[in-house]
Amino acid sequence: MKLRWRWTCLLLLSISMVTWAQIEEPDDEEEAQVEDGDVDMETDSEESTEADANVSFEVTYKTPVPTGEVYFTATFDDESLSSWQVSKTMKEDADEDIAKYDGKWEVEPLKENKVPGDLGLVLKSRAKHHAIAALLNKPFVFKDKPLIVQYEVNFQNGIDCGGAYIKLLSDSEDLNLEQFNDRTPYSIMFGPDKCGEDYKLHFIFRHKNPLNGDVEEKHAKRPDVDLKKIYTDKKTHLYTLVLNPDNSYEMFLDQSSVSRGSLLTDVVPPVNPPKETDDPKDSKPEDWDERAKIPDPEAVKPEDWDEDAPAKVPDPDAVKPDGWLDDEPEFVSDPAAEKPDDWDEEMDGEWEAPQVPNPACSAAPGCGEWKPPMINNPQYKVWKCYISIQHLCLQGVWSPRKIANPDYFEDLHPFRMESFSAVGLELWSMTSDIFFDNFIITSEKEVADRWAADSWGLKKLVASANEPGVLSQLALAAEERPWLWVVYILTVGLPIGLAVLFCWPKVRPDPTEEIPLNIKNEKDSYRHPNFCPPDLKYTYVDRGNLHFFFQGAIYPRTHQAM
Ligand SMILES: [Ca+2]
Repeated sequence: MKLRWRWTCLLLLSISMVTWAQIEEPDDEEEAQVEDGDVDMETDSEESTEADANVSFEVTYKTPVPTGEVYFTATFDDESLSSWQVSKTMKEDADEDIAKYDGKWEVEPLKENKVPGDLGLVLKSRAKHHAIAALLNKPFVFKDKPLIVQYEVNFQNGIDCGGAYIKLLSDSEDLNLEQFNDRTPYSIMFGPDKCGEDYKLHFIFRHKNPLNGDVEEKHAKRPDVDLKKIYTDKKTHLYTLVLNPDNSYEMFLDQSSVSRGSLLTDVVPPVNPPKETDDPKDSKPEDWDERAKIPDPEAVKPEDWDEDAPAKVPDPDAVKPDGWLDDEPEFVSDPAAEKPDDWDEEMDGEWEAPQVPNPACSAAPGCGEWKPPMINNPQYKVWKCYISIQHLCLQGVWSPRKIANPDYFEDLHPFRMESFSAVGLELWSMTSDIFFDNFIITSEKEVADRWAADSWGLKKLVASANEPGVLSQLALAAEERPWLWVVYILTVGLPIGLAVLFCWPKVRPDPTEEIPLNIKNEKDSYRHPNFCPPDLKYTYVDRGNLHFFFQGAIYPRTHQAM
């Protein structure tokens, strides 16, 4: 046995040594890889070669170029907003003094972890409405190609109340980006939003009712991810929406899937209304009984039922401890207390020293009158007597009768929504300096992924390299070499697992543990002629996952609909 333990220890030691040797290696490689990158700058070379003070290595940056067909891209690296139009109108449903879209937009580098040469679009103003938009190269038509929308957001000052979502503005002859406001029709709204403690990642599309032409917003289900952490870490995050002609959709955050579903089944309200609806002419009969439980008229108080037995009684086996001071009071007047000089006996009454714990009691088991401790009363009985009956014994909750829905329609292709021809940001924020970058709209996920690798990937690399601490270095190393996670888990998890396996104390049942009093394992079966057909059976259950009734108040047996 001892020999086996020695071999185990030797194995663990070997794994640890190999692990740390591997961890050292990728750090060196990572730095070298960055330093050896091509010095190929499309932006101002003087600015581009100037390494940020935060960055411990020299970063080279090249404005990304799409590697396939795209409908739209924006990198802002040319310091220009020439292809963007700032709105010159007013928000329609806002107070007049803040209705104007006068929030400022700038093209700037990141405040922290900047990549030299890389610029983005920054929402600059607090508590103002912002609106800016740009036309696509060509309208996107929802037909037989997927839609991929992707962009970066960094809440550089955190997020108080505000959004960073985009709107894909529906294509129409009336579309005028100078007049872009909250009423401008859009096909899709996508991206982060937050107010109060409600952190959201929107995916909303507008669906036109084929019967009457009404347009209704459809909201995708919420992603199952901690958005608060993402929105408040002041890092640049990548938001991707994928829509497919088969009506499936998927949202990615930093290239990890966070929500997926179908436009037909996973949005609220549903695209297609129900085939049947409640009959508005139907009403509940006056004598309808909706009670789920009714008192059992046959319930009889058990003969041995003692309503007067208290729950607790003095322990008859308790013995007064030796040395108990019966004649000593628990509290005495404080001998150190003195009557205040300004005490007026006529006004304040006779002065008495404050009471303090009796010092004689601290050395004894106790003082004063000894009373045995209270224990559970053996005569205090627990009785449960729920009776299960079939639901048809009661009428149950009333609901109106169903009729064919006059507004019913079936649209099996909600993907085929209104085509769009512009990207717009129409935002309000209580925090400034929200950074946007690297918008791309395409039909090929691979194109968006390569675009992200050339842009967001570099931002992520710089931010990770600037993070101090061994753990972040380990994570950075493992991002490029996922097999390192196996080594980490073996190194940390194996010793812990073995220690738990061999050293954790075995849990044994406590033989002195109290069990509930007077609960029997009886089962009985009988019929209830008054309420149910004669062939229905009821089960009287005396033990199980039902309700307890405590003595002290008589409860009749109760029928419970199952
Ligand atoms: Ca950029």
